[in-house]
Amino acid sequence: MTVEPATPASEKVYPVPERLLAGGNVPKPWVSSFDEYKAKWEESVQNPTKFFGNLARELLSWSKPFETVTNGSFEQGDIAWFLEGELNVAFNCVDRHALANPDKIAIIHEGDEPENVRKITYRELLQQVSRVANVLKSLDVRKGDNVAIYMPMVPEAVFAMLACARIGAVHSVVFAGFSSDSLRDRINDAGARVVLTADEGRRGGKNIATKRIVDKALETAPTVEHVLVLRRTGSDVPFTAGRDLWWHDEMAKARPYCPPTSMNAEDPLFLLYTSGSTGTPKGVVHTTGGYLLGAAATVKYVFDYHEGDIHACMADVGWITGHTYIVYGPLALGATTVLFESTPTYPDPARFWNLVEKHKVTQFYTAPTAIRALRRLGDKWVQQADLSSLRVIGSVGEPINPEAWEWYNEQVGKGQCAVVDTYWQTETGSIIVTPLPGATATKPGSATFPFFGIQPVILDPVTGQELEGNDVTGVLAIKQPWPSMARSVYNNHYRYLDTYLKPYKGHYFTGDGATRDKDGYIWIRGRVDDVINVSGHRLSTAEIESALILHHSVVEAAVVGGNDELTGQCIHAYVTLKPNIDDAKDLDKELVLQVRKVIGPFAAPKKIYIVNDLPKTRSGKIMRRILRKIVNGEQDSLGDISTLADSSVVDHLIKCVHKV
Ligand code: 6R9
Repeated sequence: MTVEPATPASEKVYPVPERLLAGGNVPKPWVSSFDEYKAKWEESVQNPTKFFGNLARELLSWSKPFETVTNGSFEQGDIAWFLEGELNVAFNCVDRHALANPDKIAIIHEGDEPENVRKITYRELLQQVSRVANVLKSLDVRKGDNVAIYMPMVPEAVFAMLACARIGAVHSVVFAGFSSDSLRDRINDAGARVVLTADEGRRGGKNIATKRIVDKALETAPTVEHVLVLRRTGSDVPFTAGRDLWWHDEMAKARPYCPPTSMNAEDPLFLLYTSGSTGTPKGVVHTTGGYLLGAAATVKYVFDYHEGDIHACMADVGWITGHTYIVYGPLALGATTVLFESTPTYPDPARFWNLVEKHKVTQFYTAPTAIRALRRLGDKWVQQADLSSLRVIGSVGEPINPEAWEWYNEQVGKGQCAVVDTYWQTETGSIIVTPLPGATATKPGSATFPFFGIQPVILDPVTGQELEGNDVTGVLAIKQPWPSMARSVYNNHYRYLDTYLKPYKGHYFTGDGATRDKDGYIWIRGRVDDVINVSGHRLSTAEIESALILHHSVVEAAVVGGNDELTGQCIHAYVTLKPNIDDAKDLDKELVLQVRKVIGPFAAPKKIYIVNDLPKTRSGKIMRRILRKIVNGEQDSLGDISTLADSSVVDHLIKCVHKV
């Protein structure tokens, strides 16, 4: 494992925009100086019991108070927070706001067509969530059962998640861009008995065959008894009598109130599958109390949420960012959250900015890949909209390059907004390294400083020794547990220990490399394991390789990440073929299709190289470092290749990739 040496890309420092502290028509930030942040952070790590005990009482409603704030350790892997406490997540995200403020808008759904806007009040949300909860109960879903959700970005997807939470069922949302094979594997791993889906999805003016994908997946998913189908587009879709039920039929029968089930703070809230270093995705387990606290606390402090704000996170609910920053965090605070069904460029590249103007969005959150794509399309699109409602603009999913950061700050934030480059992971549950709007001077490209409760350390990748002080580069680890961290991998706690807690004893290992610069700012340098990040989507090289090998012509495959101006990284695949495959014509297209089919369209390789051999050590290990350097044009600095079994393969590979 290597981490490239430190070369922070920008030395510019941007102070907190004056507008945020001037006390004009914007609210005073919750934390309004760096000293205040530091004092709070110190307290949070030195006395987590007091800090998080108070915060959990302030931000959440408990049906039974907790006595112990935190217990367990990284050594034992038995982390638990708020142990005796009981609460219900749906009660926290819906009921308490519906009771106090029934007419407040909870969800603004901006449909695929910009004119299709649907607003849902907290009163209505409570009724809808209750109804779905009662439908689930009628299908015999009980506390602790796993429910799969494979839905487009419509309010019903949120109702479904909250309905599970209401009755103590554990949802597993599968991103609707995943293929039927991926969906099937996730359903089977979780043993889900019920799947919630829609006839079709709609995105960027196109229909997506959601139900057909589900049907295909269910051919080999024996645990599924029922499929609840939402009518989204009204197209004709196959229907399996007995198994499939129409959403509207069942909802019409269901009573619009369902009492929330009191859950222990450590009961699981959801599973979310994510890619790791090996071929099979892991079902990351998040629990009720700690996760919700992390979600709520970061919306409050990182997005500086104040009553009346309109919070717009552009992610999909199929990813952790959607879970935490569309659904659970904003709704826990009683906010108005925007659910966006479309794409940044449909019908034109002004879509995001028109959305901000139309709904008077105050917090806007997207990924660097979208920022880069929109920047490339020119400033006229962003300049035509009134963006003056914005206060905080965020970035997540991958490192943001300084050029994109500067553009976001100038063109979108007009130099008047806090830009928060937020670093976190599916496993961390909520943001862990980030600026705070009123407190942190930012450097473009740096996620800056730890959030409350997070003690990041930089370790020597080989010895595991902590690299103290500033100006150090290594792997990023966390020294003590925090409330919203994942507690396990579903049905595979050993894998949880192995992946996160064993690599560096006494620490949580993030899998990312990082630098702490001379001023103590943290710069995330990307994954140090076999995970690649394409447009903020996390993909396992092993998973793509397994998909390629399923093709009858392929013997071996090796996948590496190439640098890509737009998507951050992109997928390059080297494959060797079986002997006697004469007709390799169009094989690359077939292989791309193969990956789309097995994983999903977003995992499609950008380049496929058909090669005679792969660079292997004498023990047969593929040296990916060499493959990576070749695709990135660094063939002149391949480093030590003396351990290769046959070093002549390198010239052949360079010829294949660079056609020289
Ligand atoms: C929330 C999310 C996690 C991986 C993570 C890292 C990368 C996320 C980042 C970032 C640099 C940031 N990542 N945010 N890298 N700067 N602000 O994206 O979760 O899909 O699990 O991906 O994404 O490599 O390890 P997830």
